[in-house]
Amino acid sequence: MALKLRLLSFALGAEVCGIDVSRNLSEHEFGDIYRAFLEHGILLLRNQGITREQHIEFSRRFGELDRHDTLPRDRHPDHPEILLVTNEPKPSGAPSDSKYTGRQWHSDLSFTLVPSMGSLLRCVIAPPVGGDTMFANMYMAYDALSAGMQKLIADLHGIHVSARKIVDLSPERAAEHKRLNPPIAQPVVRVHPETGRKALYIGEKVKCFAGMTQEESRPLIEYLCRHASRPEFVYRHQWQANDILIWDNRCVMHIALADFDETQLRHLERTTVLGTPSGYVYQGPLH
Ligand SMILES: O=C(O)CCC(=O)C(=O)O
Repeated sequence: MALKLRLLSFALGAEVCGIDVSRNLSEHEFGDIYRAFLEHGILLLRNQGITREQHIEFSRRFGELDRHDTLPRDRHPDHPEILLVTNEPKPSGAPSDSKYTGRQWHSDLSFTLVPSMGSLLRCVIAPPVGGDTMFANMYMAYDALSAGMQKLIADLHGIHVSARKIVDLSPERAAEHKRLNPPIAQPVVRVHPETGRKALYIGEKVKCFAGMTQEESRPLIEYLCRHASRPEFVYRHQWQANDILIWDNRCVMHIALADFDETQLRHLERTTVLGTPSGYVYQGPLH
């Protein structure tokens, strides 16, 4: 039976209606889902009250999963394939390490040598209002640039640094994070390995362009981020418990919004599918 899809926005995204991922989907059914994923950039699956094991099993259909070695404090203690995105305090009462995850426009694992091809984020607890996530279509963003700008950025590499807001700012903690996450140079324009389309690969983790200073790079980085996140290229998701959103990190960037009462619980769990190797460790100065 054909997949029933409902478009989420003009820019990107489709809801897959009437699907239950806890069922063992046939190759044919999964093939339809995968084609929709490539076409729409984001898929929404509602009412998926599944276990962590089922989340992992379904995610593996998309490819090999990351074990989140670069973010060891955020992964689930018994399931390294699950990254916790939660503001639930630790049993000690200390704030959660992942309280501020995703608060910048980014593409998952862009700061590694194997950036993610896709992520599957499941909402366990949504706050009563807000806590939305926004997604931008980076094919559209690239296509809308002038030929002159496309030429200017064609050979640039952005230096991606995993420097998120860390709750515990101890020097040891910062040093550990830096050691696990050296700066990585990634092309600013990437060709999607499956669709063959060009997409902008930029975000707020990009500190400068390779061979340029931060002062020189900043205006163009800011312009490209602002351009790519124009409302007409964006879908804004309002979470419900048991939603799964699947997005293609090769042509979509996203941001978690702080538009909610942080005394309310917000708990999501993510699996991250590895992509193809890309980029190199940047040895140049970051000044
Ligand atoms: O919490 C969210 O809405 C998104 C989290 C995020 O940015 C991520 O998992 O990469």
